[in-house]
Amino acid sequence: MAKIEFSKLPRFSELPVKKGAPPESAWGVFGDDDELGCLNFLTPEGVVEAAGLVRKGRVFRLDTPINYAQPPLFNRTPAKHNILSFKEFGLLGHDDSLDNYNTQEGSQWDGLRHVGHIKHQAYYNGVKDEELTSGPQGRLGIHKWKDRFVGRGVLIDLWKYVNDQKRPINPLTSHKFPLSDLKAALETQKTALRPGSILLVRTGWLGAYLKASAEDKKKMAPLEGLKSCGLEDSSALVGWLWDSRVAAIGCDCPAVEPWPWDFRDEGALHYRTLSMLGLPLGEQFVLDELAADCAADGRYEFMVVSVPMNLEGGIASPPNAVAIK
Ligand code: UVW
Repeated sequence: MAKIEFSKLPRFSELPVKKGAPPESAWGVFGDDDELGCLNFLTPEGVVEAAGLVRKGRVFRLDTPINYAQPPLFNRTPAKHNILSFKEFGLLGHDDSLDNYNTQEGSQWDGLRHVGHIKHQAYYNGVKDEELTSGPQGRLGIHKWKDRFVGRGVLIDLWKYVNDQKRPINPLTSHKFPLSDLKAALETQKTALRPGSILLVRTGWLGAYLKASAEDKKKMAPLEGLKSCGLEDSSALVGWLWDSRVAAIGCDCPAVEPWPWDFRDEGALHYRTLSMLGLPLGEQFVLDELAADCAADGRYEFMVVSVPMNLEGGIASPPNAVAIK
């Protein structure tokens, strides 16, 4: 792994560095063949530093249970869990299989194959759609992240911040949290973003979804039935993330940006992050228990260990993640 010199990396205002690359893209910053994007900000030194944040031995699972959403959002298929007996072989025991498992049915990292830029018709680093199937095997696949997703985690508790400010919002609407709220919440928490942080943001969406009735959950499952809060989809927001050397951003809402977002809008956050910067997006993360602990001890930083599926050419993955304090 080449050593990253954070101070030598371009600022957002200096992007792009590669001739002909789209404005505000990080294409070429880590090399023309790079497939890790902002995960390059996670370094061996950062892993060692993150381990130093483990002080009391509390572990917080960040994934939803499989099939938590009934039915899954965006009309994704529910998984069917089969338990198979070994009885016929004379053995007391089982194995199991999952039919129809969609890697985005619950908590997930969106990988760099998930969404390409609508105008430039390209994925991160200029990779074309046809290269995903005909180029070097598994280009931009989720398996490239199999041993890279470990580092310092930081939680921004936006939900607590707006409620403490007596500015409650309804997470089950398309409320857009401005960058100013993210910065102000961080300041209130007395936490700083250091290069190589995995940023987690609690918006309150998952808590509100879990409280909804079975009937309302059914209405929220189709694309056209869902409404969700999320983060502002601006150049300023992604510029702040890039200049802070944020390695990935995970939220408890379904799309990081508000849902619905307009697939024709080239300024959508999915394009600005996944396709332009190679910045992983995490969705439907479980953050409430972690947030309660951070509020109790005043420490909003911890170690994050996430082990995406080792699925060659995979599009996305459950994070298989824990935060450790
Ligand atoms: C889309 O935005 C289409 O999907 P997701 O929110 O799961 O990334």
